[in-house]
Amino acid sequence: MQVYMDNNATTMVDPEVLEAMMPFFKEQYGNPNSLHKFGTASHPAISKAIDQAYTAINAADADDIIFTSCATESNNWVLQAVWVDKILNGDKNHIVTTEVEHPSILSTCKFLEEQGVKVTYLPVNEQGIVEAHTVRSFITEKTALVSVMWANNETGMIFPIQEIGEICKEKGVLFHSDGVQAVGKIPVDVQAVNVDFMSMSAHKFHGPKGIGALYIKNSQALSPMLHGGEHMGGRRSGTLNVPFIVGMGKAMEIATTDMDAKMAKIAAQRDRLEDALLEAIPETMTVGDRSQRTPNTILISIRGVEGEGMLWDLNNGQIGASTGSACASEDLEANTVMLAIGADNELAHTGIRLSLSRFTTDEEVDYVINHFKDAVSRLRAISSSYAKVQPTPGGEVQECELHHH
Ligand code: 7TS
Repeated sequence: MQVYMDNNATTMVDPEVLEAMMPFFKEQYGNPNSLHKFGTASHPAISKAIDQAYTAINAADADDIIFTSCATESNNWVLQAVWVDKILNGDKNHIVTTEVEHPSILSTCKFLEEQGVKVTYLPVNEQGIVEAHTVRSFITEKTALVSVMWANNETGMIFPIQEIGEICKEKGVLFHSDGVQAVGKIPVDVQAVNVDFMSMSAHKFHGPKGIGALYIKNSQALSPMLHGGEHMGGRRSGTLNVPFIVGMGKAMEIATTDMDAKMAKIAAQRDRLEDALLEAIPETMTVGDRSQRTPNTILISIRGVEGEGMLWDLNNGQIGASTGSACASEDLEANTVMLAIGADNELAHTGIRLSLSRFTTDEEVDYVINHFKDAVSRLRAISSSYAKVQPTPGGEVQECELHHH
């Protein structure tokens, strides 16, 4: 058996999505900007994909969705455009974000700091979320933008986007949310929340890799990052990737249709897996209240079992998991989100992220439960740090708790 439990990193393309994409590689391959029928033949499919995308997040207008090459591009675009529009060509100098954003936000913020922009990285609480009042207290009259993710990729924790949106509206500050881990997993309604910009990525909800989008409320002004032809109304140049746009639209439509039922099934599997691991393995904890998490995610920490060793053992058992985000897991660093929520350095090296999808089966969950237990016994038997916390005769078992800052 082979079990993929790294769906927060990427997902399988839904066969239905692939089928919808196929005609646009070999048959209807014209450039949609061409005036001949090879080009114009793809227009209805592009319109349909835009409709599927804007309906899925309840945007007010089809013009509010701009396709990009990935969420990394969407995130870069918003931050760099706000810098150009409101800081270089305006009177603002400050951006507010969080310590636990994806590297596509954090690295762009570092770049902007080098250009003289002031950036505040908000800390998270012990649940791994940024509280709305914390956001409020750091907004100044020089703040151009607040960028806070909708849900975290490593913990699945859902941020108080509604309240943060209201604060930004009250203060007259633009609000961007990285919605990559929220869209397709929890209800996302961009009109119910005061969000100016939201980033999305198709490969997180069974669409293809290499296609994303940016929601722009009321098609408001935002300098383009890619200058060129007049694609997407001049907002994002580059020949439209028709098959991928079609795939993203289809994937968004499927993911948000009967979402409650689909997610209830995943949540039940996730809860069963989490309960079984917590029960079977002593000195183990998971991060964040389940009720406030996306339904598919577990970040589990096992005292004395170093994350990379565990991944290696799981990989030998044909199980794909992650220590955090794949983008950062090549270097043997502590899980930054776990450090941010107050875990000590040892515990922050033990985080394993398991993320399910609607294609996960009950048999796969059983397989992971069994393999996980055995892997922990193997690794604890050779763990020097675990030996240190074993009960001495007559002694107390050391508590496995988070230490707060
Ligand atoms: N934002 C968040 C919150 C993400 O989780 C990711 C990918 C991205 C942006 C980047 O999206 P892309 O379309 O540019 O690929 N996150 C992860 C992860 O958690 N593990 O691997 C990739």
